[in-house]
Formats: sequence, C-alpha cells, structure tokens
Amino acid sequence: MKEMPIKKIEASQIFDSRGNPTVEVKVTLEDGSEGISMVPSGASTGTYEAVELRDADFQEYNGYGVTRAVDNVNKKIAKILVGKNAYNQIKIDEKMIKLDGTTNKSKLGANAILGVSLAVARASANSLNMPLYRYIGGMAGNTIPLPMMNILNGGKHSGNNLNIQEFMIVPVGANSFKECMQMCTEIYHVLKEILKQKDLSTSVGDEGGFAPNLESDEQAIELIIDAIEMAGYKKDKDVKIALDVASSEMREAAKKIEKEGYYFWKTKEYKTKSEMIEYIIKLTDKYPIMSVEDGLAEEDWKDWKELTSKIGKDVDLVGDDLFVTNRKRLEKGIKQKVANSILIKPNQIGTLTETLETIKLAKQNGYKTIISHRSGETEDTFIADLAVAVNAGQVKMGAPCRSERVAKYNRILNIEEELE
Ligand code: 2PG
Ligand code: MG
Repeated sequence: MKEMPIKKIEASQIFDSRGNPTVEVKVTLEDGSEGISMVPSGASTGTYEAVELRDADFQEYNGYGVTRAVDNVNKKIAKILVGKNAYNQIKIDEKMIKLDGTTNKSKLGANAILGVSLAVARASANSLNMPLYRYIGGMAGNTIPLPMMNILNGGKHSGNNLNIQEFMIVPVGANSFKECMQMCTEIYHVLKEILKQKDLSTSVGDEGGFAPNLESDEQAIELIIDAIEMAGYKKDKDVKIALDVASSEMREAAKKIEKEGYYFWKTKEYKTKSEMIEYIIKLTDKYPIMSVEDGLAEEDWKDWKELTSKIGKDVDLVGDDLFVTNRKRLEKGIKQKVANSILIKPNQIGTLTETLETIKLAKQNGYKTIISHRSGETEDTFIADLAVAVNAGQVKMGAPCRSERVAKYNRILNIEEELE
C-alpha cells in the first residue's frame, strides 16, 4: 500500500452550536495535505455511548470544557501516531483504541479519539485528491440519501411543552436530493406561517425546528400534516412523518419519581411500559408515520421485541440510545429480533473504523441505516460524505435551518451535482 506518514496532529477547544466547548483536530501529512474535524455533542445521550471527556471544572464553562481531551490529542495520541501511515485508517484507529484501553473510551475521551480518526480520513482524502465520500466508499459509495428533517423540536432540545423530541418530515416522493430540499423547505416555511397565524411561537429549538407550546404532541403531528398539504404535497404519498421519541429520557424522569415506566415530564403524564407500547402503536396507526426512533427505552429489550413483532413489518423502528452505534449492542438486537433500523452517530462509538463495522453488520442483517447529526453540532460536514460513501439510504440532520444543519444538506446537494 502507498504510504503517507502523519506529520502533525494538533487539537484545540472550539465551540458547538449550543455554545459549549468541543474538540477540533487538524491533521497534517508529510505531503502537506491537511484534514480538519470538529466533534459534535448530544443532549439526549444514551447511557451506553462512548464517553465524551469533559473537564468537570465547574469554575469554567459549567464543567463542559474539553481541555483534557485536547491535551490527550496533543500529547498522548500525537505521540503514537506521528510518522504512521494515514492511509491505513484501521491501524490508526486500532492504535488509539489500544492506547485508551477501556471499553467506552473513557480514558482518552471519545471526543479526542473521534476528532483524530475523522481528521486522518479527511487529510488522506485530500492527499489523494479525492472527495471524502469517494475515499471512504470507493466506487461503490454513491447513493444520495433520503433526508429526515426535524421541523418541530420538543423533549430535551427545546423549552416548550412537547414530549416527543423530534417531529420529522421525510420527502419519500422526491426524485432527487434537490427536490427533497425544495419540498422540505417549502413545508418548513408553510409551517412557520401556520404557527404565526395561530399566534404560536416561531422561535426554533436546538436542531432548527420550531418549538412552540402546543395542546399536545398529537397536535404537532397534525400541524405538520396541515403544512404538508398547504405546501401542495400529499401526506403519505409525497411526504411521510418520522418521530424520535427519545424515550430513554422519559425513563430517566420516571426513575426520579421512583417509577418503572415513562414519565412525560413536560406535561406531567405517566405511562406504564405497556401503555407506552400501545401509545406508539396508536400513533403509527393514526398518522402517516414511517419511522419511530427510540419509542422505548435503552434497556427495555423485551418490550422492544414486542413492539418489533407487532409493527416492525410496517414501520421502521430505529435504535439510537438502544444501539449507540455499538456493534455488540446491535448483535444483541439482531439475535433478539429487536428493531429493524439503526441510527449511526460516529461520536457514540468514537472511531471511523468502528462506525463502518457497525454499518456493515446492520446491512448484512437487513437493518436500515440512518446517518445522524447530534443536537450540538458544528460546521463539519463529514457525516454528509459518510452517508453517500456507505450507501446509508437515509440521513437525519435537523431542520433546513441554522447553518450547522444546512451545511450538511448543502454538502449532499453538491455531491449530487458531482455524481450527475
Ligand atoms: C437524537 C439526537 C440527534 P442528541 O436523539 O437522535 O437528533 O439528539 O444529539 O441530543 O442525542
Ligand atoms: Mg435519538
């Protein structure tokens, strides 16, 4: 294999879309090529995610500083990787995993390790004069994904009274990404008008979707359906709906009141486990919902299995906090016939190599793959290229609003033009 040694690895503390510190890594290769990556950060994080190392010094940045992770890159990781072949991504990632030595990357921090992993890939693509998607996916990586756009925000991503975290539109009737963008932005703007006319707030949540107080979560779905139709599209046929219930957060809230089910803390409603299953089924029966993410909590394998056997044939049941992009957790899901789709977030697992392994396992077993942003994002568009490279089929990158989200959609538009 052709070799290209790493010359320099430099990390620094930058800021994400919520104004919290995060890690930026710049990798320079012997031929002068550079690759920069910026690490995103979640709010509704799964318990089993790789560890995001924070300083926990509450005198500064509310404890969110990442100077320890930055130091780990500049001192420890740089020391073992400088001089190593950047084109050998698997070896690079293996070395970092070994240096860390823990199962959840808690020693060096998944934010430190991922920053380096992605920057090495980008520097290598630049060095070979290839677009990133081509470097990662080769000739085979060329599927433009279908976007799931989160146009109403609730849960932990907003201060409103909606319990469900994400209400998304999926333009299934579009013939190109350009058309996806047209449909979704038109619907987004119509939704804004509807909210205005009803005297509801049009300010946005963390992922760029509107975040009004509404009568109920179901009203959110109904307003979106109105927006789809008023924009001139047909619900179901042209545009379907997807939800991220992010129900592990409701489980956490239930634990606080010493209960075992789900506590909808925003409206102070409690549901038992079986009521929650019924609720999800009712929503998917009533509305044109094609996909439900984390409808049940991350530890409820048995209930997930029941839900999958009941509606898994008709609805995409997506594991996010459940699988955390982790091969082992996905293996367990496959064995137990739990869920039929997986959300892929590189920072949940911490290296590009492991992300690709999990995607491969999902595909081999007929699970749909959705490449996803985090609620705390940056202008880095790596995941747009990744989605095309691995033929993921779907992406979730927030509303068509706020540049840290739109940058990724714009990147896919550019790739689509390039591939035409
Ligand atoms: C999710 C994500 C992204 P967060 O739950 O799917 O939308 O949110 O990054 O806060 O975990
Ligand atoms: Mg989620």
